Amino acid sequence: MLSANTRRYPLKSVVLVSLFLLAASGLILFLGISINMNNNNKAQAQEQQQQQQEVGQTKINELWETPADLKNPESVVYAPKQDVLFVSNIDGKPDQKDQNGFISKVSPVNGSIVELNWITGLNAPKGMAVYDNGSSSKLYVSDITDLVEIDIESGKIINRFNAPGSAFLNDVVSDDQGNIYVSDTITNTIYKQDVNAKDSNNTSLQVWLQSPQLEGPNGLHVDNTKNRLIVASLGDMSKPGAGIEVVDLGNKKISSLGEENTTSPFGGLDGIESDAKEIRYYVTDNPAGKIFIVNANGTGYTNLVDLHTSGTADLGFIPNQNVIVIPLMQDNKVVAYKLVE
Ligand SMILES: [Ca+2]
Ligand SMILES: [Ca+2]
Repeated sequence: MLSANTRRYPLKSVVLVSLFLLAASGLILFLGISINMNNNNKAQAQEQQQQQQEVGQTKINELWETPADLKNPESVVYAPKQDVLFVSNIDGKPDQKDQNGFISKVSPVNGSIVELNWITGLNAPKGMAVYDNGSSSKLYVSDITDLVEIDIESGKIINRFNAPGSAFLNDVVSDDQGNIYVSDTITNTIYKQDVNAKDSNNTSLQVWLQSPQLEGPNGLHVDNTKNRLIVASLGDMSKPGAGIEVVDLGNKKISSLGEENTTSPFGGLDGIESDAKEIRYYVTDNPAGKIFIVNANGTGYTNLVDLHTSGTADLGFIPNQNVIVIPLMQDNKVVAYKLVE
């Protein structure tokens, strides 16, 4: 018995020791991973906090405001070559073809109205984009169901392109090639006028992307370096509320920028502009009267200003002066702020 027992103990010990070592090494491995994960989480949290602080550090100083002679201004765009601001005036209902809509020229220096009725005969003009191909500068304006092309030099409408199936065209943007994108808020559509098709005289607007994931697309911005289209969405017209969507210009895949209401804003979003480095977006919430600064990588945002008036629509940006220009649709004026780091 004894001898048999003494023979068995060492075997049992070997098994037990082996099991213990296995368990111990597993525990060490587990601890190692969890410590590592903890460090990664900490680093991520610190980075997020830093970016949050950075966006939180930006302050604004009011520079000027225009007289209240505008009529439901919806959008502002800066033309660098001409050093002028264009303002689209809906004048009336945003979906009514009443032929009283117009475009004004405003001084970026002091907000004086250079020419109130620069372009007339539009209906309810909204988003605008300036594109300069080296020989001429064009202003593109959405007008309910049409994209209107204006020659800036002569101040004349040179083309009207119908967007088939559109109901509420909103923002217009061009990429660095000269392709034009137009959002339709009601039909969840992005239209495209292809610059190559333009060369072959096929100037029509085509449905480029249609998806409920666009959530009432309103403001558009092209990030040329990352080849993506950033969409500030309004949500349902009768009950605004949506976030920022990112569309890959190559494969048209749609994803959300960050997490709505946590690391990126949720609201009746309207205009979107970017700083020169594509690090931050400036985004307006139209019904709430707010302007947000949003990290372009979706890691955080902050409320820059609450204007306590609904109708903060499609803002403009003067990059070399770091100035944002906000149309106040209900107040019939435009107000400019300098961003101070
Ligand atoms: Ca009108
Ligand atoms: Ca808009």
